[in-house]
Amino acid sequence: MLKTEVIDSIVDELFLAEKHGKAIPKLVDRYPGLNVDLAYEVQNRLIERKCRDEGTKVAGWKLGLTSKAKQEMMGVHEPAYGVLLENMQLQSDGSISLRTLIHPKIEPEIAFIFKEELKGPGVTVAEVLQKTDYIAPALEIIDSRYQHFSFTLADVIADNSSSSRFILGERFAKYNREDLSLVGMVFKKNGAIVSTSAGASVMGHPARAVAWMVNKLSRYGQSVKPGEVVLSGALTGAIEIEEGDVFSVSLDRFGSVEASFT
Ligand code: OOG
Repeated sequence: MLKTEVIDSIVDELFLAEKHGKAIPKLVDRYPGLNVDLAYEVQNRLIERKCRDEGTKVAGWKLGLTSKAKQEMMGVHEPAYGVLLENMQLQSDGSISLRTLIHPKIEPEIAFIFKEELKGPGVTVAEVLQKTDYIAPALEIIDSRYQHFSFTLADVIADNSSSSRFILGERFAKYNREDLSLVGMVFKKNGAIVSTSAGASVMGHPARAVAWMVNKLSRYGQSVKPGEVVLSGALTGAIEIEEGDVFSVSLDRFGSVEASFT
């Protein structure tokens, strides 16, 4: 098959898997030529299709597999990124239905909101911090479109890095040069602590993950625009969500956010 035909047919499979809530076998076994570069091309096309068919637009970006906990959990040892769309954002004040999702999991993250464009190559941690406007706690719901949540790096990238939904803390705190590597995090399920961590669990410093992503985005002429949100990637392992669960993440000095599921 020609490259464009391969991309089209993978985009179709992933789009329909999400739409119908039905997992598919991972791709690399069926498309041995699927490498990381081709996978990002699939991701770009999948996002174009979602924007067109769902009438939504880009709200920001997410990192994935940026902490050791997540890399070990998934057996994938390099980070990846994906796109957040406006229709993926949920509010924390209602109950979230799991009905259309395949096998959702939840993760605690640090959200960045920027006041100026971040455009690579050559973006440094210092530049990321200088352009950071606000920091907020975030819960990300991931939902791999692959059977058994099993994938290689190229598979997960094609699947928009398992993006599904995200919830941001209601109050964004102005970023005031706090050391984000030292920000403590407490993650709770139904009132009990499931894990604790700190910003440093994300590549030593969460802004390093953002810089890494921005420099990768420059290969496609893409950048992080003012007002867009970027999720750092999970600070700990992901937890399966069941009906009736309530999760919360609290970040030292930056507030909390909660999500309840039905
Ligand atoms: C890939 C996405 C992981 C994170 O924050 O580490 C991710 C996955 O585990 O399905 O979003």
